[in-house]
Amino acid sequence: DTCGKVIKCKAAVAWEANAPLCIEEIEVAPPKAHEIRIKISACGICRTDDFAFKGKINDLKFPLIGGHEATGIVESVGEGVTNIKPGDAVIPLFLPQCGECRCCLEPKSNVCYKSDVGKYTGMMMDNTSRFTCKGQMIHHFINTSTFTEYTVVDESCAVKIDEKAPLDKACLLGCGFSTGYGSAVNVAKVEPGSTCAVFGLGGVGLSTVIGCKVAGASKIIGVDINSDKFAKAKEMGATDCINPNDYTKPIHEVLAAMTEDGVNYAFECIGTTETMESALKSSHFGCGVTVLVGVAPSTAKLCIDPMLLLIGRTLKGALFGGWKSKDDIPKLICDMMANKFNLDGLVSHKLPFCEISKGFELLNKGECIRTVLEY
Ligand code: COD
Ligand code: ZN
Repeated sequence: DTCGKVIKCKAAVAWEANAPLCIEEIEVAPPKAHEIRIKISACGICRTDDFAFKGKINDLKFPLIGGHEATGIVESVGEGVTNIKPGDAVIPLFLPQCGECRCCLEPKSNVCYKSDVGKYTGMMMDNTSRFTCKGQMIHHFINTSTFTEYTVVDESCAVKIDEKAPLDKACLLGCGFSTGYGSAVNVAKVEPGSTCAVFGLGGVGLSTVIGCKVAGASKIIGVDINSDKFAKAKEMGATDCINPNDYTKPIHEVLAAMTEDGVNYAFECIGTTETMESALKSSHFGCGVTVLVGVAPSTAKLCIDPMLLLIGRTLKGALFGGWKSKDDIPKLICDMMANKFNLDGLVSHKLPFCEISKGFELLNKGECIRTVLEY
């Protein structure tokens, strides 16, 4: 029984920015009050982890253990944890839901004051870490840190899911899938018969395509500079795919010609200000809605003609598909198990956890949709 004891296990430690990940033996302290120690089962590799390891996130502190798109089984819980018990299947939440802050009490918001996104303290709520390696303190990453066999999270940062859920797929509901899918069905609220454009056909863009399809869109146009992404996008529900490099005129004009002056809903799933502007311009002038999904570099500024909005377009954005993480992930798990949508096409590669570096190579070569690590 490991309850109350320090656990020694393997973790991928990022000692500093731009250095290879090292599989190390680390010590994981027992959970304190209102904390949960989780044995990780599976974890997806997300672009945000790669940004973090490349030092592209300002204020992020090293050494750290990354990873945030996972499933696991609760090993033990700290004092005062009542709604989660050892043996429960859980998804760690990079977007917590404490249930008490102004955002959590606001039905229209899904962010939480306890979130470490943007603050990057790299610590638990009491400003200490539960990880050590070779005598050094190791930082946590956005309240999750899942590139380790065991992690500790605050009780606001994990949600119990159906124990029968396939954990090797369900991990994608912890970030990429929920982000894209929710942007369509929850943030934009795509309507049956409407027209949609999805800029960027990576894992997040494809999940957006799935959302547009489930919502009943009649036309779903995928936009990507890599035409190799088109076959998969069509499999997931895109009705048309276009490559901006195949046209001399701006892509919003191409989309306007395909959709009677513009789409009802446009989604930016790339993260550049140029494609955000294109997405906005490709939405219909009188009624189009554009959702920003991708995160632009922290110094980027969007510079647009205000008339684009004044005339009737709507521009919005959301993290994590607008879902309230604790309330909505269990419902998404039910929808997945009822085959409302199918995630199989998103998992392009599976690797054992110790081959994590290979997973990042695949990501950087643009060869994968999602790699899922199995522990
Ligand atoms: N025009 C068209 N397509 C382009 C362009 C361009 N100028 N540039 C790149 N693309 C294509 C690429 O070929 C690729 O197919 C796609 O865009 C991007 O896909 P991926 O696989 O690199 O990335 P995803 O889909 O895994 O994620 C992309 C996001 C930008 C959405 C993601 O990195 C992000 O910003 N997520 C943040 C959302 C969030 O909630 N973050 C918090 C925790 S992760
Ligand atoms: Zn992510």
